[in-house]
Amino acid sequence: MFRLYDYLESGNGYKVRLLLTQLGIPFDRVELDIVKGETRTPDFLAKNPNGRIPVLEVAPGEFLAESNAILFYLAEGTPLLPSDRWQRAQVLQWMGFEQYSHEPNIATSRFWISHQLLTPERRAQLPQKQALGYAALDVMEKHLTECTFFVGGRYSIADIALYAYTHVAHEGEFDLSRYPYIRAWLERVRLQPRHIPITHGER
Ligand SMILES: N[C@@H](CCC(=O)N[C@@H](CS)C(=O)NCC(=O)O)C(=O)O
Repeated sequence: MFRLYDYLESGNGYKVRLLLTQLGIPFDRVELDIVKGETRTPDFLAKNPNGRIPVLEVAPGEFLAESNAILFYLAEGTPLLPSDRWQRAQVLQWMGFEQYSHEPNIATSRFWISHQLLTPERRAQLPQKQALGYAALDVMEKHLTECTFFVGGRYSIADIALYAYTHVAHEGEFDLSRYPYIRAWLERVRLQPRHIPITHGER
């Protein structure tokens, strides 16, 4: 059985939990408290030298890190990852956008604010994070004016990757009221079969 090293409030962990659940794949979950440094122990660093969850143990002693790589691995051969070459590349394009332009701004703001970790230095960085986060949301909104889902007109792991931190962006003080297309897409994603909320840890 797959084992997921995870942290319940993590959107990156949620992506994997959500996909495993939607694919009906059973898994064990090991909760690690990232605020207490539980991903930085020698034991965990042996699993992921980068010291971050999520990590999926796909076979005894075989560990895969990086949420979007895990999504890609799990979704292979399922309707949630297109088989068409162009569409697969578009899935990767949106997952790259999520990791570079979206998550570092929206997820980081949410983490600092919701965990009350706003040091003076971080407070000074917040306006820049907000500006870049809104720029990412603008890109998504524009795309969604023409598409129901991010790639190929159907729900895929690109939607899962982008949903994870967009649907909780308000916890990072992002106001989604000015993004009607994003809000409609969030609802379409939420209504997919076997959807679970971010707070749901077990299958
Ligand atoms: N690019 C990675 C980011 C993973 C990440 O930032 N994980 C955070 C939780 S969301 C973490 O484990 N932080 C603990 C730490 O840095 O010590 C992914 O997509 O999986």
